Amino acid sequence: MKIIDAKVVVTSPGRNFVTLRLTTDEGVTGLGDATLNGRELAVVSYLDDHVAPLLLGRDPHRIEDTWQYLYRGAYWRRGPVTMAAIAAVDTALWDIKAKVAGLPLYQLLGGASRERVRTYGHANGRDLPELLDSVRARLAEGYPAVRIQSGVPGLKAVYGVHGTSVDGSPVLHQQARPLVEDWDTDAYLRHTPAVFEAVRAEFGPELPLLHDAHHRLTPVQAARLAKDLEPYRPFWLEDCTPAENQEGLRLVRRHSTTPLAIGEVFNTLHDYQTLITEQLIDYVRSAVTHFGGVTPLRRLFDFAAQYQIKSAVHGPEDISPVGMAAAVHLDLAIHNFGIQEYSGHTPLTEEVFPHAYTFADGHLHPGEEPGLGVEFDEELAAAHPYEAAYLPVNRLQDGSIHDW
Ligand code: CS2
Ligand code: MG
Repeated sequence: MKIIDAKVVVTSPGRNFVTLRLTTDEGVTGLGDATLNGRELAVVSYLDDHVAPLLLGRDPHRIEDTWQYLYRGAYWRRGPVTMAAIAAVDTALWDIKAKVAGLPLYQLLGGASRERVRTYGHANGRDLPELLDSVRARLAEGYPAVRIQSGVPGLKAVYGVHGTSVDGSPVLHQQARPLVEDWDTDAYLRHTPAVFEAVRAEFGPELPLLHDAHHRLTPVQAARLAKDLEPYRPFWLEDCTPAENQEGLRLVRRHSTTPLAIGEVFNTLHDYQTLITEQLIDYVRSAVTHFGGVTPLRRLFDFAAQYQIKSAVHGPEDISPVGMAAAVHLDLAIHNFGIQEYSGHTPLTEEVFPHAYTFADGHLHPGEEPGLGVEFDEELAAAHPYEAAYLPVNRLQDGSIHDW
């Protein structure tokens, strides 16, 4: 079998998605997600100009060899653009292999280790009453765990909290220039324990509560927050520091038993080396889409498992249903699954990418269709072309840029 076509499509059914479709001479097709939020067209060019020409004529069954060819062969390794492009190829090849086998992808990954995949949803509020309403809404939708993010008194706009859509999910897209948000770490550190206290008081001790600090704290600030949150038993504290400084997590760990989750911006296993081998985190957060595909993510999970670290695949709205399907197949198959982030997609996105995976009672299942179980309606996609869109930037009160 040979690859005869590699087509990259960028569409915006509510937000931008980059999709790769590989076609073989036997008519089998495979899909991959290459969406890099706010930098989509860089990946389109990487795929169109530098990857697609190399794929024509290759045997789609040689997934490992193709991955190594694209990763090692480029000489310029790693980085989000490169790894999103390789991820799309790897995912599309797994889709093809599983379709040829007539099996859902999870069967090729070892078969199901569980019946279904536990998720968490997002609750956001500009103030506490709004946040409590948002938690109530997520629980009514069946979510068994909830991430809580709140506005901070004195700050005008906090990421993911202000500008929330009707269902409570953040509106991050459709900004032709990055929106400017403000930040004050001391105010945030004072307020966040009170947020947990209010949510615990309302919903009791059992509900798993997560919180995302979006890389904004120094190690000593992160240590203080992790310690202050301990009485409320968070399920995890996410991205508490910019983890390029992996050693910084030693300080956080030394001061607190609050579980830590990191990795949504990482793109190779090397980014995790110290964090995993020194057991400085509890959950790895990478997505298939940004980590080079199903092949390396499976390796990351197996490596993490040796240190009792679990998976928690990144699953915001900017992972397309193709990337989400790949995640859910992995989640069902691996032993050290932890939890899956799931925000769902707009109804139009669901129409562009009809899929076999299902969400019911707060749990996902990949379905039994051969391959990933996702279709791509290219005609509908073409009716919703790319729109320039950026994530917000973050400034301190003196006007200087802060960590995102
Ligand atoms: C967030 C994301 O889901 C998360 O945990 O950190 O919403 C993230 O901000 C976006 O994926 C950025 O594109
Ligand atoms: Mg996050």
